[in-house]
Amino acid sequence: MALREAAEISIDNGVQQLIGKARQESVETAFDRAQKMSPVCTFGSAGVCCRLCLEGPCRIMPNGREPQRGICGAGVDTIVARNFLAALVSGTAPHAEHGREVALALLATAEGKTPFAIKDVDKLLVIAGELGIATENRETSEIAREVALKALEDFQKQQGAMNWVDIRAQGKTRETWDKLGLTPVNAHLEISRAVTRGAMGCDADPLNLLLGAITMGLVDGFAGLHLSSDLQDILFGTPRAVKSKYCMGVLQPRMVNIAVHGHVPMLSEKIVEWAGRLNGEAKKMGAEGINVVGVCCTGNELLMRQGVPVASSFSSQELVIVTGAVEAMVVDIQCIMPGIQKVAECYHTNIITTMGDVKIPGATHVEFHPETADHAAEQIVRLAVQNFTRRDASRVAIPEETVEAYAGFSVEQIIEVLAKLDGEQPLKPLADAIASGAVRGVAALVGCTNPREKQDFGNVTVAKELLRNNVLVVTTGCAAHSLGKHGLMNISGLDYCGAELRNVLITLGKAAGLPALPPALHMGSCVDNSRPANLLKAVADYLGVAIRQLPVVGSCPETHSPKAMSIGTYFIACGVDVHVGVNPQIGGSAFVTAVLCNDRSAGGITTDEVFGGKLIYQPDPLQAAKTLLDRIDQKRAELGLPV
Ligand code: CUV
Ligand code: SF4
Repeated sequence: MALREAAEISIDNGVQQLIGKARQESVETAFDRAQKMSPVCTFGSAGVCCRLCLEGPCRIMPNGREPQRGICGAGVDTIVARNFLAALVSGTAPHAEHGREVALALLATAEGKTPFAIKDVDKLLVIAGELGIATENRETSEIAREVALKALEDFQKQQGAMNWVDIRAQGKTRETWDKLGLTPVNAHLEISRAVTRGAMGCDADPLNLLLGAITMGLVDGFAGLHLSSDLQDILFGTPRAVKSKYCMGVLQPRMVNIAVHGHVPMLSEKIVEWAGRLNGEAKKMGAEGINVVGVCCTGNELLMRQGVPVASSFSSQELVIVTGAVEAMVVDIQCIMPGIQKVAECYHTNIITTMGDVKIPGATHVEFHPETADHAAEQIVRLAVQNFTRRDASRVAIPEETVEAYAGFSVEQIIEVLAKLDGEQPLKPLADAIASGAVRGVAALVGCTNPREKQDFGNVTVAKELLRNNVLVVTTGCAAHSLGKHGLMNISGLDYCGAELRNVLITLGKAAGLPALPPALHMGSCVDNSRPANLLKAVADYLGVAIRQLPVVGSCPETHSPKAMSIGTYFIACGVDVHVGVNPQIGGSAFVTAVLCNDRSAGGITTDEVFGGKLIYQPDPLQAAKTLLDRIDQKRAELGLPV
């Protein structure tokens, strides 16, 4: 089988070079494995295969051919809806675990049991106030403890709604969820319910299953995204504008390179700290120091708060190791390809796993707990430093290119910039720009990269097309890596913007003391999709409308992860259309497709009708951008704004 040309695999030059190096050195990566996996199974692609019980596996034939029912009698709509719900459970649970881990870390920190401190006391006080916790004349630690306990209630309470729904949902938007009984009570209860209703012999009503999927989306939104971002900001600080760099070229040829990969910032923050402390040790080993680089979402977290440079998004994670210059890749949870260990065995790289629930055979395991964070981080950084002597200089090849990028655009940072224009009503300049059409709408470019897809192509193409049409772009996750690598997070990227949007970005940038704001505003990791959600809520509240009325859209051109589907479902439930560029595996059921993608010809109910948002599946990025622009214009027209 002829392998895909490097140019077909990624539009990132550095990645292309490393594909060549990997192949030359007979190292297999996900990009080549993806090709071996083709053609894909048509049953799985359509979502019509069921292996929920030992009567099966069962699969439904296309075009009405037999069999049309599983052995238990489940029809295709039930099977596809159940599989969709199962995907959302596997997307939501890891995000909820993320939130719970951070809540436990905050509790332990408040009780003085960890080496972490509370960095953003102001934010702690704001959130405590929102939760109804008294703050006057009280110790910070006491308040933090109560905030952490309130967060943990969102995994325990048996009645009412999650606390984070109460403090973060828009009233007008939440009404619909309450009316339909979809508002989550606690994350664990809802995840357990969803697993149960999707089990063999339980819920067989496809519409009811899809409503269950909406609740999973809400659990992801509130327990995964909002709760995680809020508590992480309290512990590690709320991001502010920072300048940093993207691309494989951020690896340093003469330094000890540590790549941190995964999701939870507890570990990575400590690695950065200890890399600084042990710099001298690295020099003793003949290196120029220690260089920490980010991969995937933990890379986003470190970039946002510390300005740590970013080496790679999801799909090219193995290629970071192929540079031959990485002493250690330290991972915590989520989006870690098991394949990194096999690749590491071809070089001197030490893969270090850190969580009891996420191990890889052959990797070194250094258990990390917030309580013993210093000990673990020191041990990990020392392992990396010692490994420097094993580096084989003849196998080192780091692609040179790096791209400058501004990141750190928390809502707080954006409001601070806007307040320079209107101190009384900071949202007014943004709302006015939207109303006049200078900003035609807002799009969140989110999600992953996927080894089956041409890396960065979909993310960058959708973003450029929207920018050209004066849509303000905010971004998170690995999509942000794509935009950063291709210049959309620095000032030169303004060239891609329509004239009106460019003027707005220049005006805002000048207010912030910069030549301009970058065209794509980096708001953080995947759990930080809470930030665009908060921005939408703020704008909608300012205008006195529901979020579903705003001319805003989400786009996830290159996703691979069920987590992205859960996040997308949260936004659909809020009333925002979400585009995916990769097959969401629901095509086998006309009913499920109609409900989620708003096909009203069948006469049934759709998410668009009920919530104001729908799923758009469109592999072609230019076509997708056009569809998104049409939707923005439609919502503008409905609001009475010029189109
Ligand atoms: Ni959570 S979920 S590949 S790291 S964005 Fe990156 Fe982001 Fe997708 Fe994973
Ligand atoms: Fe087959 Fe029904 Fe069992 Fe699924 S649940 S494997 S459709 S018998």
